[in-house]
Amino acid sequence: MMKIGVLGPVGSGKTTLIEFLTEYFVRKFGISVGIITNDVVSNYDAMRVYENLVIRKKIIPKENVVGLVTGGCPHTAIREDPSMNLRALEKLTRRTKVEVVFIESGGDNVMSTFSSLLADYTIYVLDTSAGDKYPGKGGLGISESDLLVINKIDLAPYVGADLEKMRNDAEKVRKGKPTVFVSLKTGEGVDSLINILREELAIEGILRI
Ligand SMILES: Nc1nc2c(ncn2[C@@H]2O[C@H](COP(=O)(O)OP(=O)(O)OP(=O)(O)O)[C@@H](O)[C@H]2O)c(=O)[nH]1
Ligand SMILES: [Mg+2]
Repeated sequence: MMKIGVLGPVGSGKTTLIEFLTEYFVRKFGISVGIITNDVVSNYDAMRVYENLVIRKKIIPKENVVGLVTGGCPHTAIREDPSMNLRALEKLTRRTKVEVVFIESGGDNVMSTFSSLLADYTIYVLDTSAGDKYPGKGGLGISESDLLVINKIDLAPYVGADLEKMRNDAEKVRKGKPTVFVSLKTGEGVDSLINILREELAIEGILRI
């Protein structure tokens, strides 16, 4: 089983990314997927995933979705004290057989990272709507994550975000680790995202390529 941690600022597109990848993995690769969402004060994301992927699209069974209300700093729940998430993971894998589990962190700051107990692979999701200052400003999550996804490139022209600058800055801070530019709304760039993840799934022995 591969545990994929998804983190990044509030509203950057973490849940949208997980929904997209889950649908793709299930439909195109025939892989079984579980999802754990972390929200600080509500079960909002878990309810949304449940309504979209379980009820409407019938892509995953309801046992495959767990929503956690962490009640405190989202950062703490995935790194300093991941016990709540580890318990959720144990519960999920006891009641259903999954090959990939996505764990979404509550929207957090650029220094957030996952404990290696909780995630085998981490995806940091930024978006262009806050302009192009990140990834140049750095931050552990941005520099250390296995994959940096810069989402909402469809919005870049409206906020004057220079994608070339973001690409150069990402290359500098990430020292060779991959960055992809996507719009989860229009589908632009998702092929490179899928190609990278397909290789990772093959390395884990989940997929043959
Ligand atoms: N224009 C545009 N909107 C997007 C894109 N991806 C996601 N959104 C929208 O951005 C909003 C936030 O997306 P979410 O997936 O909920 O973001 P999140 O990171 O999970 O948010 P939190 O869990 O609250 O931190 C939603 O209204 C999405 O429909 C994109 O590529 N382009
Ligand atoms: Mg979310």
